[in-house]
Amino acid sequence: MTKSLISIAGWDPSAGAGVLLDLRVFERLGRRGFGVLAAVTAQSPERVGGVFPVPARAVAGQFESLSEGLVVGGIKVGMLATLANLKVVAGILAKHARLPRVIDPVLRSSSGALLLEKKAWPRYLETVEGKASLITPNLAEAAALTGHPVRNIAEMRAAAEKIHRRSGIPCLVKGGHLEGQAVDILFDGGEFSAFAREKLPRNVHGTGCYLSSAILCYLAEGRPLKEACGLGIFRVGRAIRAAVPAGNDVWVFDFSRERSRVPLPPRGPD
Ligand code: PXL
Repeated sequence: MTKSLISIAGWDPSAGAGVLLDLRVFERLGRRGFGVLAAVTAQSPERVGGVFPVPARAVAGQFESLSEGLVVGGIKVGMLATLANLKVVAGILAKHARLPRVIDPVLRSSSGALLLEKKAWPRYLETVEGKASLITPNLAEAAALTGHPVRNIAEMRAAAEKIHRRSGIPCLVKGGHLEGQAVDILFDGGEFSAFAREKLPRNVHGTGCYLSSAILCYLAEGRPLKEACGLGIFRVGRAIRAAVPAGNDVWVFDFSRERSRVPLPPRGPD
């Protein structure tokens, strides 16, 4: 049976990010996707107008009922909104230690709205310690999680190492917002890898959600971490090239335009 992937994340009604986007990515990469909602947002592609957390017991209840009927093949975590949700989700991740689990530590939207309450920020890494296969902060999130600015590749390496040391989780620091280049840095606990990609002058909403979901798909195929990150980064680059403008300098993914021109390597075993 096809392995099912579960996204525990937020609701963006414009489908540019969150659960709606994650499910599209899962299906695009050949997986059945399911969603556990941790927060509702009110937003347009340009601006978050409100954040409405889902109660922690509703998050736990959704996951419990859903997983009763599924062969779960992996879990992705995105926007959680509250410390209570972070704690419940950490418990879920701990119970599924054999599965690939990718955490996108969403703290703020690009427009600045709080997507996780501030009191949870300093507790994030200790709460998820040892409970995932990968954590994928962007530059601002890496800075918030470590307490140090992250503006260049040297600082990205230091942040990845520090986040790994404090969480026990391999860390991919995303450099899409670096000046003049786009390089992502992975620290797996032993070695560093750098993934350079084309930097397009576009601010595409939801790239973090897309990337963490794609990497989870490749991990669920049994690919090693570094290869899964490389493939995920490649896929998101192609999706960014197929993105469309949505007003006010913001672009969004358009799955109908994202055609498979470059053949992918053969799939590994399920
Ligand atoms: O891209 C971060 C993000 C994640 N999840 C949801 C969001 C956003 C950004 O707005 O709305 C639901």
